[in-house]
Amino acid sequence: EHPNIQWFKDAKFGLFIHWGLYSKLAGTWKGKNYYGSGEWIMNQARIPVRKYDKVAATFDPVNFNADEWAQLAKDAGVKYMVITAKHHEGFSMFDSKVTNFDIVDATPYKKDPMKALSEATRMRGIQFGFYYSQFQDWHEPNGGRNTWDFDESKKDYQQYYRDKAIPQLKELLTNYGPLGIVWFDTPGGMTKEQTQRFINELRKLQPKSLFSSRVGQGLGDYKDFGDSEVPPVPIAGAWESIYTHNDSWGYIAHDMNFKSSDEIIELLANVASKGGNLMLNVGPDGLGTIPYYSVKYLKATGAWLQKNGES
Ligand code: JFZ
Repeated sequence: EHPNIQWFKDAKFGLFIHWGLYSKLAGTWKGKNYYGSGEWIMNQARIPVRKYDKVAATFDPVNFNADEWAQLAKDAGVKYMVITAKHHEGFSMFDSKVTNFDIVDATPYKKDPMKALSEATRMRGIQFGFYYSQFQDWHEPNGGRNTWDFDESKKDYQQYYRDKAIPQLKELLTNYGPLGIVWFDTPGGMTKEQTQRFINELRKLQPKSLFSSRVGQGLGDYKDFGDSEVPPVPIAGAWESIYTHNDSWGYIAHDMNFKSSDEIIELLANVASKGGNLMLNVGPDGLGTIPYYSVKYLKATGAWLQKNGES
């Protein structure tokens, strides 16, 4: 068991945030609407890398306000926040020296929102963490799963891990203060031994940070259930269920299927009764605004938790 697991076991409620270039596309490419997973639009629409690059040139989240986001998390009563530093699209939402395909170098915004957010969140006593897509990277010739630009059989995943994923994870574990969690996703291309070495190398930088189970090969410090899955019976040990507030993780303008605060509270109670945490996702838009209904229902959830002495 990880020596720093206790805060996570006690947390019950976390906030997940999917935010990237896909948030700007908002579920639409060339006049066609996509539904389900807004963060998968590059894959769904088979958008070539050189066209997707152009989205970055228009990404300018002027409404982003780290204090507002962190305060919303506080008001909602969550104990931890995990935000996408880099999703499968390959775009870095933080200042990275490893690539120019990042928010500071490739967008008119030119600032690092993760710096401000990590500080604002921690200041409020909330654990801060990064989601990092360690295998899938549709922007890189050697990254996982872009089959429309690159030939999968010619890929050298080890080169991608060596040249991008590991150096970027080191940046994240070095430049943003103590992280509660590094949330890995969809593993691939590594054996158990390689995964263990990968973990050990990162562990050195922040021994207290928890790594999610999707680091792969059964390693990782707590278990994540599949998306929108709650176990039917109580489960011992540290684990989390993940849900998104509407139907998509990344922002989709035409997805209004938000859960009410009553539904969120019911879900929280269900997960808590089985002994786990609920990490609920919101998808801010390309301007950096968290959807109106997410703000509204998260605040109402937090007010309920306050009133009922659960926060
Ligand atoms: C992954 C991502 O592909 C997706 O875009 C989103 O970030 C989500 C939170 O995680 O999708 C998954 C990964 C694993 C499972 C389901 C969806 N699973 O194990 O059931």
